[in-house]
Amino acid sequence: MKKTTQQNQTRSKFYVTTPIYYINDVPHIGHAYSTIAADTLARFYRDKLGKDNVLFVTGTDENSQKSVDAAKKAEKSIQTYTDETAQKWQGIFDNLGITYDRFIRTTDTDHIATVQDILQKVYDNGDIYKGVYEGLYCVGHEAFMKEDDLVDGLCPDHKKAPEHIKEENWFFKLSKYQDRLKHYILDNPDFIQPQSRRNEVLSFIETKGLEDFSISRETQEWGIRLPFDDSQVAYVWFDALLNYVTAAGYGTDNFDKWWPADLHIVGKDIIKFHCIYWPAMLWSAGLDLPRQVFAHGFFTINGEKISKSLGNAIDPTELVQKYGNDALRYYLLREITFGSDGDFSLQRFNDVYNSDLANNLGNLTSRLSTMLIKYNNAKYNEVKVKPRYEYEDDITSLKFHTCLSELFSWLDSLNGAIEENKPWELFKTDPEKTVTVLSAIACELLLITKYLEPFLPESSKKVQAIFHNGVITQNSEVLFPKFD
Ligand code: ME8
Repeated sequence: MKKTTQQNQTRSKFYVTTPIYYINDVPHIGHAYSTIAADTLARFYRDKLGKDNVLFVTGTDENSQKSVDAAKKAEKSIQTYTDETAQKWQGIFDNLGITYDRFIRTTDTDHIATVQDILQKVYDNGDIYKGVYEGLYCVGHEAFMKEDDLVDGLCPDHKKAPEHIKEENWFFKLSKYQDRLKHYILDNPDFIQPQSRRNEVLSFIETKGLEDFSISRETQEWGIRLPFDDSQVAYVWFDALLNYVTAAGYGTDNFDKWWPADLHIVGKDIIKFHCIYWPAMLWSAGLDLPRQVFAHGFFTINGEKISKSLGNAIDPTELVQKYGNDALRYYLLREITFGSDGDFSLQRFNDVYNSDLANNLGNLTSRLSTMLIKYNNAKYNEVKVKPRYEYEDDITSLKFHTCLSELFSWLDSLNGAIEENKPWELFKTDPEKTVTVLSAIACELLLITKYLEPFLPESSKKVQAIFHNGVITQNSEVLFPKFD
């Protein structure tokens, strides 16, 4: 198999980000998806490169019109509203076991300083000019829209008519970067992944072309003031994208260690901002581009788009209260190829949980430990195991689905080996062989849990605590209780 450049790169550090989320919504499984994927990679790279060489950032995008509208609706001051909701998001991610190194808020002081500094640089570079924006603005997307983006006069995603606005704004010369961007994407095949998204961006550049966009709002009070015109605030996307630079320590000695980011994980809904606006902004500010933007697909729920109005959003917290964090991580990363769209169904979640986690991993752990307790005084021989599958190439190229399906078929084969060898019969005639067979399976199981750690951190640790240094620790806790 041909290796991608990304896999061939020898990394000394790994900086991964998720989108920063709008706080007018509560986190649902879509937000959990991007964040769990980034968390999995952060855990993998911490083990490989050392904890000090990994930076994993997630957070909240607060300086938007959505926040203003939501605060008004909640009858709270905008400051109180953003403080409370950002704290709620952070708490939810903590409960999901997300090991972010920084939870960034766009209201953080260092971020405000970054945005103002970069705006000034871009302005000094001659890439910002004053103009009049007259047109449509969709608050749902926090984006300017064109008539031909609409369906029956409505934003196709938010089913609302965009606002018509006319403002004197500051514009960014995006058009200036069109050719450079196109060539960059052509010359760097890994920059945008998966391939289908890369093609989508290239075709956007070729067919629609890049137009300058407004980077400020005149009529909005809440936001970061422009350093060269304090009557206006920065457009929320110009501000939000820069969180990646702030969190890397922009303006401090740490910045050179972390920037450029190795990977931005985003959903396919926001590729235009990350693959078109963002590179041009960075070039204008004299900064390097991230090594990769990976846009994953979208979940539907029982075939329907996740939407507030349908009220079908699944709360990840409720799910993990019943099934545990590892179950959610497993389902999200195993069920759907990272990069493709997929469907989420509670029935399927329960089925996958029972068959793979309870019956396969859970059952193997419990029957193996019980037999070793019974047939060998709670001991096993520590033997060297040859991996049946090496997962590094797959995990570093975000093939989470492949990693999990390979590791779980390996587990399957260990269950199969128990069935074949029938230790309960073998013990009567050949106790020594019984111990040899069971020990080999235990050591393979341990190696698999090492590989599973970034995906299933809690249960891997539990298995490793049961089988430790040749001794079995009896544990009455069932790893994955079955549910009907
Ligand atoms: O766009 N399936 O924030 P946002 C999969 N603040 N992933 C989903 C999803 C679904 N159904 N729904 C949401 C913003 N997501 C901006 C980002 S970044 C500088 C600023 C995930 O709260 C997915 O990652 O609307 C998507 O890109 C993101 O949530 C959008 O979150």
